[in-house]
Amino acid sequence: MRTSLLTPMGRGALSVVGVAGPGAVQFVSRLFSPRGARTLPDRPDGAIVFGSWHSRVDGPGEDLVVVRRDADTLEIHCHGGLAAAEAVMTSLERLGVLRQTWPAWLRAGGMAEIELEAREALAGIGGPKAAAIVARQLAGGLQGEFDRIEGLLAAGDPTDANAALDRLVRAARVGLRLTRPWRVVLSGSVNAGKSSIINALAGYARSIVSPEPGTTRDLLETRVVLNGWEMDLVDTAGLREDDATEGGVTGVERAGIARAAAACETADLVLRVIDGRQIDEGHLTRFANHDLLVFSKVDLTGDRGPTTRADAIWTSVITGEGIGELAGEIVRRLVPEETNEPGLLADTVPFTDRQMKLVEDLRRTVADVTGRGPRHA
Ligand SMILES: Nc1nc2c(ncn2[C@@H]2O[C@H](COP(=O)(O)OP(=O)(O)OP(=O)(O)O)[C@@H](O)[C@H]2O)c(=O)[nH]1
Ligand SMILES: [Mg+2]
Repeated sequence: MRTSLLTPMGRGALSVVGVAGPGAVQFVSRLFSPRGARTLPDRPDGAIVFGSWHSRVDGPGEDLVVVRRDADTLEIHCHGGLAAAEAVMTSLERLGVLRQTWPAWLRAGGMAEIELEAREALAGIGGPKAAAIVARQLAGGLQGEFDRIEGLLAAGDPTDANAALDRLVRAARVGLRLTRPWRVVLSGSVNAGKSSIINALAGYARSIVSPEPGTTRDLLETRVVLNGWEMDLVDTAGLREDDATEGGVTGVERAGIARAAAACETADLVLRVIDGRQIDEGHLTRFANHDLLVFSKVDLTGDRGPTTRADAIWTSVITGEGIGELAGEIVRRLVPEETNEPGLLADTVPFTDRQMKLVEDLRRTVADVTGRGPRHA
């Protein structure tokens, strides 16, 4: 006999506890007395039964509803919050019932592995684009593709099978990142306007903005969804031109600057924010090509001047200029597949390491088939 909390942890109006195993209905009757004459085993499958739950034989009963799905499966619907469901599950455990996590519960119920992985992934996804990708695999997309590839191999067509596997590998770069938000770090000199840009992208005043150089001291993350993709924007302490001679840099600020550098190392994308009035070529050559250059405060720079990089984006948080464009460019850099190979992510996408092992296994089969030589030239 096994039990699991089927609703999410946390506050809510209702909690649902599942109980399953041979003779579950009979078993649960030891703790539950229905209102009315008929006992739970006397009720038909599908019955919704109101009654009292006795977590302790001598204790007071708790009003709740038991749904009899069939003789071996029940749902117990009790008050939301963790206390009521916890009391129900603890009383079941005391009688020897095994408590499971919800993925283990679904697996034990015979759910197919990809469907299970999709449900787990969906529970952790924040943006609509990632959710749509996983929902397609939940609906059978990925399993269908694995079946098709196996069919191609069985029919002696390794070339098409290989092309399909190549496509899955390309899609997996994004697929394996779906449950982890992208990390975008904003870096630049003190007062460059980093915090202002984060607030403009987030649409609210998350980071403190002030004319005082060195306002941001520690890393501050803001989770946003830009163009359908979830990401963390990481605000950092501004860099001083010459740290060694800068009298105003305290130990705290220095620690913040060290953290900023470390954050850039692990970022998916670094935005180098430069005050549009202070651009010089020396700065520009310092930044790697994969960094995104943002020239801020365009409302204050009459002329954009010749010292610009073609791929830089000019912004102003005062007029809003360039903010939408910046959001678009951030997403293009993080998910170039959307631009470079439209349709790739709209199709089947592997999203777990286990699925990628299946892809590798199929690749080995392709190599074996190819090694034996094609059946038709
Ligand atoms: N006119 C104008 N002023 C801006 C713009 N962006 C930022 N500022 C001003 O520039 C100053 C610094 O902005 P912040 O966003 O705090 O800059 P920061 O890069 O986070 O600075 P530190 O945290 O000190 O490193 C503030 O006074 C802002 O109001 C802009 O687009 N136009
Ligand atoms: Mg700041």
